Amino acid sequence: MNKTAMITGATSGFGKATAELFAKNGYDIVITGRRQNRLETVRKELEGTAAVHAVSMDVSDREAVYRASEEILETFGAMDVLVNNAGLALGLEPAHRAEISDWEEMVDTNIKGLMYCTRALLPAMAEKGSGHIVNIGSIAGTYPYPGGNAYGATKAFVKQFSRNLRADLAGTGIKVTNIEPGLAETEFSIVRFKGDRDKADKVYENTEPLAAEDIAQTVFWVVSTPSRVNINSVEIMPVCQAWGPLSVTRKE
Ligand code: NDP
Ligand code: 8X3
Repeated sequence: MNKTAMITGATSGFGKATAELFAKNGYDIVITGRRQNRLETVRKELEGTAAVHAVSMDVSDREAVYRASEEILETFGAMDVLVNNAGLALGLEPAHRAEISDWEEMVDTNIKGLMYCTRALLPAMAEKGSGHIVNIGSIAGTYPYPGGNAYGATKAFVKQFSRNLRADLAGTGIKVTNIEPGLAETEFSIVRFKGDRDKADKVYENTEPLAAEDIAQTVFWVVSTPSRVNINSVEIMPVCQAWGPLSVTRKE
């Protein structure tokens, strides 16, 4: 029987690349996302390679997540892998000018959505005595930057939630990993700047950012380690990215 993986946010970026890699490597996969057309395109693209189950849902809708999870568990049984990838950044304004609704949406998606998917699928993994939860955090959960305000804070949640899951799940056979990428070119910046492609393109101008495939490879590597090994976290930056000096405000 094939192993199974559920990948949230598989309509683009890291999630899509991860779904493609897992399908190519013999996993049956569950892909999710809100954009039904995109989801259907990905499903069709992968269906020759693997059994693909597509679920159109908003991860921040608890009822929808629980309903879908029940159906998934009935069809496939406990997932071998859950990749909590669905997430977004909205805006890059300083805190005093940021939209509160953007903050709410990031919290609802990056924090609550990740919790709902985890909580819905975890009991079956615990009962089976195996499984792997791979959370997609960010370097923004560790290093602050101007305009990172609520986004970075949601990813700090993902980091600590991942560690606390490890603590809770010791002895259950379930692995937990937090993957923390830096600058990567996906639809991330188009979403952050609400469709402004020029602004999004500027983020990557004259750089060689990470590609979605780099993160997919990392996800696949962490789940392919021997059963005795748990990779707790992986921080990945492109070579062109590094830390800068702390800012100092000088008097006029
Ligand atoms: P993309 O915008 O390309 O992909 C985001 C995915 O998340 C899409 O499939 C989108 O699907 C899905 N998604 C967003 N909100 C929801 C929601 N409420 N419910 C269900 N699905 C949702 O960006 P990335 O691939 O870059 O982002 C993937 C993850 O990686 C995110 O958690 C992001 O924070 C993180 N990350 C990204 C980095 C980067 O520089 N690109 C660096 C570090 C971390 P749909 O719109 O169809 O719902
Ligand atoms: C995305 C990376 O540094 O743009 O999580 O916030 S960053």
